[in-house]
Amino acid sequence: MARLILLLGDQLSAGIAALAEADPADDVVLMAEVAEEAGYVPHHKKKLAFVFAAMRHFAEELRAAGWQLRYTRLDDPENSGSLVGEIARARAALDVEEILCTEPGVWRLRQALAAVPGLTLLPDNRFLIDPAGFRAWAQGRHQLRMEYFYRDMRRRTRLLMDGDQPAGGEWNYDHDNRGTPPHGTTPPPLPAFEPDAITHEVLRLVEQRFPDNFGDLQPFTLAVTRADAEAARDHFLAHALPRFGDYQDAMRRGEPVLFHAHLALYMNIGLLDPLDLCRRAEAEWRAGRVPINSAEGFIRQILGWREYVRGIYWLHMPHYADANALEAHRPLPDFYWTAETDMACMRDAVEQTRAHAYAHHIQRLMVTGNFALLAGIDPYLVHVWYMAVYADAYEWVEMPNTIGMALFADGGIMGSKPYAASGAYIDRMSDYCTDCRYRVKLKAGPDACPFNYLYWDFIARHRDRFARNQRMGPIVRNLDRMSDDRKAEIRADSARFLDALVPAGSRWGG
Ligand code: FAD
Ligand code: DLZ
Ligand code: SF4
Repeated sequence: MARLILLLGDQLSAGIAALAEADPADDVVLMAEVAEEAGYVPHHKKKLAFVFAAMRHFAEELRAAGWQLRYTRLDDPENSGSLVGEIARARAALDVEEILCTEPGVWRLRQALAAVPGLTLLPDNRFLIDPAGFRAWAQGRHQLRMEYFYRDMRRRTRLLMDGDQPAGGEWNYDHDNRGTPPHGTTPPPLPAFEPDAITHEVLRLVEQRFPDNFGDLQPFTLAVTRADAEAARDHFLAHALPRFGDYQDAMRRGEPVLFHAHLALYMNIGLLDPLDLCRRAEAEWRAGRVPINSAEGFIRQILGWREYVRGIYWLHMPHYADANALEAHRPLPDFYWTAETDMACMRDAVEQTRAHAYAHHIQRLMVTGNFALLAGIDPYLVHVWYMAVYADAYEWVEMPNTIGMALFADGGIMGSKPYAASGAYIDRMSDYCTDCRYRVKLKAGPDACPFNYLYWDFIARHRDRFARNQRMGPIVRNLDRMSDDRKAEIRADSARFLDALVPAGSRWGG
């Protein structure tokens, strides 16, 4: 009897576990565009178009390779609206007993699918360590330091290793990742892919069904096939990777990508293989075409951070989603959706997020994330925003980055201290402050950079907790040395600024 192979929208890999187990002659692949997945957060229009266009192109490739396919479109009148509903419809139509699916990347769906009779979930073979392997690594460790995990992953995969030693002599070249590009440096433009007829149909569907969702749908130039994603990969390796290491932490007005890869969206949906990408980056270094700080820095992000955050997600779900260690309850400000703020750094980050469904890591962490941390915004609302606005956002990777890394809401599972920074950090790493209504050098008063007083207000609000944290101790002592008048001034500036924020309301999950 035929089996049903359920393939999710971010499982577009020819070698994925469920397809590898299946037989094209007998089994039927089920793919479905459903309202539940399109609506559980208010996804950016570009993200919706990217997922549906990539799904439809992948379905065509499977058909061409001889697979029998059952594909439900979003506008199919019979569409049940959910993946579980689509399994039920397929079952009724096809007389199948057994269903195979590769494990989804979100707890909610895993629970729903695990409850479907006859459905077997297979481990996702696109990752380099599975949740059980991560659990074993974490067992008995007092702190789950990414650096030690990363070194173990280097040994396990043999990436950037010379015998049992790290290639180049050091495990980590982070100290060489903090430059800012000299004035006049031109980053390579991203390759742009012309939408074909399939993508145009999806663009029309998204405009029609999701007219009020956040984000610009046009111009749409993302890759939606494996071949185009590979072209984007090769472009990155040749043109941006050589300077990725030097300028990894830099930010520039009007330059959303700089020397970053812009490849997470393709890896996360299954069009690019992470291990293959790391091997190619290593080969560029071994061939002498890129420096070690670039190759190592890039590989660390994928082999280290990407695998590590997934491990944290599965280790701590479902409780992780509700974590709020700093008891932050402020609503999300409206400018996260509208970009209407005088803070030039926040405005640029939100504007380019709206245009491209992309912002690079330091903007996510040190601008929008840092602001949410300092202002005490409810972590769950911040999580919904990040899930919605980035084309690469899937819960297994977004949630630990938001709740753990950016907001310290997990109380220190992901990091030993919060990534909190005043305006000086943003000024050092960007050119935003020269074009801002606020003055980054001012500490107090209506013209002072809000990050400056919000930083100290944040430290003061959590003084007792941070006093117990070894790495925060010196900062708490600086606060304690301030006069009462100075502390009162920080409180007053912060209250004035925070009280004036307009909450987002409920339109987009705010
Ligand atoms: P590059 O900067 O060029 O890095 C190369 C690759 O390394 C990325 O493609 C990505 O696969 C991986 N990587 C780098 N940093 C991380 C990280 N911290 N965690 C996991 N993988 C990493 N990444 C996502 O893929 N999806 C998300 O939803 C997501 N949400 C985030 C939310 C917040 C608050 C923060 C601080 C970070 C988030 N990240 C997320 C991590 C990181 O910002 C993005 O992976 C990166 O910006 C994607 O752009 P890029 O492909 O140009 O990456
Ligand atoms: C992100 C997404 C969207 C927008 N739509 C669909 C869909 O219609 N059908 C589908 O199978 N998958 C979709 N996805 C991806 C899923 O949300 C993703 O598989 C889970 O969140 C697990 O990572
Ligand atoms: Fe951002 Fe402050 Fe600089 Fe303005 S002055 S761009 S608010 S860091």
